[in-house]
Amino acid sequence: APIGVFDSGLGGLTVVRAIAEALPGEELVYLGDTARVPYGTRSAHTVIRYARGCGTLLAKHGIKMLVVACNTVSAVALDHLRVELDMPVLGVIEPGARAAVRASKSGRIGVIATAGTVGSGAYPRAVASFETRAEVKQLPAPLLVPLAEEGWLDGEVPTLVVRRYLEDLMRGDLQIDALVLGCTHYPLLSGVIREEAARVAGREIAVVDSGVAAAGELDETLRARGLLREGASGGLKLMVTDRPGRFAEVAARFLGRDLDGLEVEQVDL
Ligand code: DGN
Repeated sequence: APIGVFDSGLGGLTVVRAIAEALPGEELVYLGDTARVPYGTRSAHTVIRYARGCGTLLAKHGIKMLVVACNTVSAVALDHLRVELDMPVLGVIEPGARAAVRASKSGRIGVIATAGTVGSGAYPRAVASFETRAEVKQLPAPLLVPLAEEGWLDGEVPTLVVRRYLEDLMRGDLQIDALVLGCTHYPLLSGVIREEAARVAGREIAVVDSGVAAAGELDETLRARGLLREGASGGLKLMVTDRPGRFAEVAARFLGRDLDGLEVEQVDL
């Protein structure tokens, strides 16, 4: 059976990429709710309603496990999905928080994410559940989303935007030594983020990609439950809720490869 992955849009393809790298034998079915993106600015109530729709549709595809690639959804809707769906449900926040706790020596952890994710307090809560002495400093970094979608991944503009955010994040006396990329889009900018974080802090900062961390935990969960598919070559099916449009270009950027031969279906929720 395949693994279902969904996101508010196409950004979750960065998580698909991480899963495909960690678990090349798995079949993946991806749903991007492109008709209703972004979720990051919506109320928890609305995000929960949308997430239920996405989870239910993927469950109809006979998936063995659901991965919620979207940080905003993971922040507010995971418990609802776990109650409703009869399968393991993995989000990106707990894995990201756990990886950050491991990566940090000082226990001072920075998080950049959408306003919705920051406002939910989900990262600080998850970090505290793993390490009560850790301190988390968060900042919404919404401008990184359109930069990633437009493919402005290096050079002057993203560098200045990232620098400005990181200066705000690190202002004051809190000396973070790990930084969580708490939004599906941010891994595309990880080069600039890593450089600017080191520049602003004056030393190396461990940059944690929640999607990569989630792929690692997915591997563990599948192994523990005897659900891992090995020896086969995996596949990917894409579903979106809006007309494809510039889909191929943007999707390829997040996925890190061309979409050649990939099936893309438009579905209604
Ligand atoms: N996928 C969203 C997230 O990870 O929070 C980012 C995109 C959005 O809804 N703005």
